[in-house]
Amino acid sequence: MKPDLFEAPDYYNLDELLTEEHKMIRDAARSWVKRDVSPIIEQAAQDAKFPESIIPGLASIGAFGPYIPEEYGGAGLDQISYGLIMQEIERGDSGVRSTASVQSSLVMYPIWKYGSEEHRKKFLPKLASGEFMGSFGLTEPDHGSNPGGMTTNFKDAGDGENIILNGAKLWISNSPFCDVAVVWAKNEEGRIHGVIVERGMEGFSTPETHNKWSLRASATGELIFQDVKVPKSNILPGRSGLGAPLSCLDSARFGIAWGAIGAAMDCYDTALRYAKERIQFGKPIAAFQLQQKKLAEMITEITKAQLLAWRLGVLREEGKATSAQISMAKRNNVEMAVKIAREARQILGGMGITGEYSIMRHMMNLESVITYEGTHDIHLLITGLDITGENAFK
Ligand code: TGC
Ligand code: FAD
Repeated sequence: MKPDLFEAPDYYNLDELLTEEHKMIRDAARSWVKRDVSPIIEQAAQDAKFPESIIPGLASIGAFGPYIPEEYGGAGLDQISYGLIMQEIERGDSGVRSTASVQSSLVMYPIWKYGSEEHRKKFLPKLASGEFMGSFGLTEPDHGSNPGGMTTNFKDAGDGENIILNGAKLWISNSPFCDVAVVWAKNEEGRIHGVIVERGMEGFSTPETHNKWSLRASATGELIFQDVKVPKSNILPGRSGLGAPLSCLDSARFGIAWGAIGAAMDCYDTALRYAKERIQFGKPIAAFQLQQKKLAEMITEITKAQLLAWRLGVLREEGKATSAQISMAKRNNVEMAVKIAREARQILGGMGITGEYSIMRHMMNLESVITYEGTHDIHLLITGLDITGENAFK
C-alpha cells in the first residue's frame, strides 16, 4: 500500500468549533492511525484477519470507553471527543472502528449504565485497557431488523444461583475472540434482559463467519448458547425491555455518524491527490470538468456531514439528542460515505480497484456500515415515524 499522506479537509473551518482538547485528542488518534494502522491494514483485510496487535494502541488513544468515567478506566471525555476518535479510526478502516464501537458503546456502555457496581468494577477497567475484549449479541439468524422477535431465552436453573441460557446470535463483531459478551435474551415471561456471558462457560461457543467481502479486518461470528449455566448475578439489573439494547445502539450509531466522515475524507483526499498527479490527454485529470464535479460534490457533502455530526455532538453532550436525530445522522453520513467511495474509486480508474490505495477497501467496508446498527431503510422509517407519527415498520 502507498504511504499514508492523508490531509484532512476542513472547508468551513470547523476546527474553530473545536476546543484545544478536542484537537489534541483528534490529532493523537490521527497520528496513531498513520503510524500503526495504515501500514498494516491492507494486508489484514486481504488476509481477512483482525490485527490483534493494535488493541493496546486503541486503548492508548482512548478508543475503549472514551466517555466512560475515569474511575472505571474510561477516558472521561465528552461526546465530540468520542466522535472525533471514531472519525479518525474509521479514516483508517471501518472494521477497526467497529471493534472500538462495539467495545465502547455496546459492551462498556450497557455495563456502566445498567450493570451493578460489582459489574462495573469487575469488567470496565479491563475492557478499557483492552485486556478484555467484548461483543454484543442482539441480532439472531431470524431476527435482524426486528430484534424484538428474538428467541434466545433463559430460565431459572432451579438451584437458586443460576439461569440456563439457550439460543444463537449471528453477525456478531468481535465474537471469535471476545472474553465477554453482552447478550440480550428473554426471560420466562418474555421480557428482554442483558446477560453478561463469559468465555469458558460450558455450552458457550463463538464460531467465526468466513467469506466476507466487507469488513475483512474485523472478526465477525456467532454466539451459540447450549444450556449455558450463567450466574443470576450476571444479569444487568438496571434496565430491561427492548429499549435497553436500543439505547446502546443510540451511542454506537452516533459514533458511526462520525466514523463514516473519516472514511469519506480518506477517499476524497486520496482521489484529489491522484487527480492532480494523473496525466491524461496532456493534462492532470483534475483539470477536466467531469472530475472536478465529482470532487466538488464530495467536499460539499463531507462539509454538510461534518456540520450535522458536530451539531449532534453538542445536542448529545447537552442530553438533548433524540434517537430519531441520531438515526438521521447515521443514515445521511453513511450514505454520503458510500457514494463518495464509489465516485472516488472511479477517479482512480483501474488503480482504484487495487490494494495500493484505500478506496476499494473503504467502499466494501461501507456496505456493512450501511447495513449494521440499523439498515438504511430502518433509519428512514425511524425518521418517517418521527415526523408523521405513523409506524410503517409493521
Ligand atoms: P418499538 O416498539 O419501537 O420500541 C421498543 C421499546 O424501545 C424503545 N426505543 C428506544 N429506546 C432507546 N433508544 C432507541 N433508539 C429506541 N427505539 C425504541 C421504545 O420507546 C419502546 O420502549 P417501551 O418502554 O415502550 O417498551 O420497537 P420495534 O420492535 O417496533 O422496533 C423498532 C426498530 C425497528 C426501530 C428497532 O427495533 C431497530 O432499531 N431495529 C434495527 C436493529 C438494529 O439496529 N440492530 C443492530 C444490532 S448491533 C449492530 O449492528 C452492531 S454493528 C457493529 C458496529 O457497531 O460497528
Ligand atoms: P433483515 O432485517 O433481514 O433486512 C433485510 C432487508 O429488508 C433490508 O434491506 C432491510 O432494510 C429490509 N427491511 C427489514 N424490515 C423492514 C421493514 N419493516 N420495512 C422495510 N424494509 C425492511 N448485530 C449485533 O447484534 N451485534 C454485532 O456486533 C453486529 N455486527 C455486525 C457486523 C457485520 C459485518 C454485519 C453485516 C452485521 C452485524 N450485525 C450485528 C447485524 C446487523 O445489525 C444486522 O445485519 C442488521 O440489523 C440487519 O439485519 P438483517 O441482516 O437480518 O437484515
